[in-house]
Amino acid sequence: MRRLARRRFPGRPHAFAAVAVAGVLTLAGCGGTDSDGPGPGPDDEADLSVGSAYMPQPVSDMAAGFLVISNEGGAADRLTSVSSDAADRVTVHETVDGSMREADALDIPARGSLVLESGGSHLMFEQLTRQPKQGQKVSVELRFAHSDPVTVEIPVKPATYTPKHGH
Ligand SMILES: [Cu+2]
Repeated sequence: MRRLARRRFPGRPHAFAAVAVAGVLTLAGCGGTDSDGPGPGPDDEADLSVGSAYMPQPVSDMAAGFLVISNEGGAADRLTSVSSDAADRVTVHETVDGSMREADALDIPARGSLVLESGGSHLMFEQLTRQPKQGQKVSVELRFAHSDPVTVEIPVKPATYTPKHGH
């Protein structure tokens, strides 16, 4: 027990563990939410959870972020804005016909998911205030049209995760 306690990272936010668990559940295809227990969410509102988040270690003063927002609820929502401790400006980009553009908002369908992935929609971190390194985490606040904001600790991965479309 003492050894376990000593090996813990004192500064590691609890939220990171929750994100990691959500990611595993998403990959297993069963979604999952901590807030309402097992089973489908409410019919009349969105019920969001975030998983599979990562940021390729940036090689310039911009960075991309990827994650999956799952909605167990019966109502759609929209991702409307994003902020981070690592950049002065974070926008949501979508990729249309191979080129990317800024989106005002991205839809999160009822009982579905919004997938931000390499080559598709993604978070765009501009004017980085620090250079995130592999093994670190970047804190991001996601804001929605209806649901409460969600804070995610995004792990920084090797630069080789850099999306093919690049910027
Ligand atoms: Cu972009």
